[in-house]
Amino acid sequence: MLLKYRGITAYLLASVILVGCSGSDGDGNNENEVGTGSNQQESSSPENTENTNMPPAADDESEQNPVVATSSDPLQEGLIGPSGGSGNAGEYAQFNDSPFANLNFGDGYFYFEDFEDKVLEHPGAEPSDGDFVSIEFGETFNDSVDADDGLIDGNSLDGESWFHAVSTTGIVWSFNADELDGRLPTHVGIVWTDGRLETTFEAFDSSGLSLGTIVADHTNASFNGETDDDRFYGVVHYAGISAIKISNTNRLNGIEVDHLQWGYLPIELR
Ligand SMILES: [Ca+2]
Ligand SMILES: [Ca+2]
Ligand SMILES: [Ca+2]
Ligand SMILES: [Ca+2]
Repeated sequence: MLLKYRGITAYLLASVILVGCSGSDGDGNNENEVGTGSNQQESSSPENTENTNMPPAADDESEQNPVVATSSDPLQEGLIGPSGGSGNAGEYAQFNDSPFANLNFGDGYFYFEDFEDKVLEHPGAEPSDGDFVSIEFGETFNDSVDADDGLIDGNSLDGESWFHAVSTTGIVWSFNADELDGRLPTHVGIVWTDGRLETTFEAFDSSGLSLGTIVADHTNASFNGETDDDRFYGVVHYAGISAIKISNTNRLNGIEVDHLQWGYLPIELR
């Protein structure tokens, strides 16, 4: 969060001001409260640990004034979602819709997986089940995040995602601190893109104890790559997140997810 002050009093006023963006109460009605993104046609895809959220340059009118920048986490600890974004029907449609998109992870780390290259190349995250949808299910019914095929148009059949046939068992993504410099992620997110009936999202602390669940139903009962039902679920927990689980109540239709993201926010940036 950038704060701008004029004159020498800046040093007196430059206390950190946090603007809280509330997490979800799980009722599915808080879409767009967090992570509102632009309507750009291309998604930003931070496929590495580089900080993609550098403070913007000062504009013409303020360039002579001191700029005091803080990078404090505007999110609160807890579960987030289901949240939408910049899609044609208000859905999560690109990385900029992530509540984590504007965070500066500094000397921590942030990894993002959109599954498009059919390679899980980033460290520290492992699925319990499933495979790339094109491998596990075939090329027919891919349901990726909308922008991953290069166009925000309400359809994502040409994108790639992660699919598991048994949606009631769901998919657990576990995080391995040994592969992450000994630091479990403090922020984890995933986007549900397809399935049927209720979705349950659950997160677990470093001891494997549940941090809570969100249950919501935003499915559209169609499996032809429509993106209007795509929603972000996430969790912020500074003591470390060991796993997340996402599942659906309808067993037969499988479950599909995309845009897995995990990061560690250093203490000084919280
Ligand atoms: Ca994708
Ligand atoms: Ca990849
Ligand atoms: Ca698309
Ligand atoms: Ca969808």
